[in-house]
Amino acid sequence: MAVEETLVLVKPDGVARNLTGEILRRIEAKGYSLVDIRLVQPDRSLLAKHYEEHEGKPFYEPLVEFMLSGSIVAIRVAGDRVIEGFRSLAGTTDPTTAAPGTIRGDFGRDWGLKVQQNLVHGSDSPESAARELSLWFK
Ligand code: RTP
Ligand code: MG
Repeated sequence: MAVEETLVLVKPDGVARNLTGEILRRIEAKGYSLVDIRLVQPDRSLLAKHYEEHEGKPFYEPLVEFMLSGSIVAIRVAGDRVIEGFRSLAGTTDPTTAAPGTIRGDFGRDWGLKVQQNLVHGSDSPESAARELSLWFK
């Protein structure tokens, strides 16, 4: 079987706070490989496709606005069980309760914000990874 791949996004808060290098460092230190990387200014239509599962939820509009607020770094990452493994490195969605030692637990912020600014996105299944990689790496 081909090695598993996932889509990681460094969200606008991560890029603005100069945490891209730290996030790449953690991915590489874990032993995963960087296959492709690009700096992206996404448009609404890309984000609508990326977040189609969340359309209609209360956090959807603020989430899309947040994702439009600055540059995003999109990374194709490969490795054994990397989908699950990167989500473990990222930590749980809410940065306040994400475990220390995870990216979100160590650096994420949510206080006083309309949406959790949790620094990274990671695909949550092989189907999502294939779909999302085809959106961000055409
Ligand atoms: P991601 O998709 O970004 O890897 O994060 P996730 O699976 O942990 O979280 P998900 O449920 O897919 O939500 C996507 C993103 O929406 C924002 N969010 N804010 N109640 C809230 O304020 C809320 N819920 C979700 C976060 O940025 C989350 O990562
Ligand atoms: Mg998700």
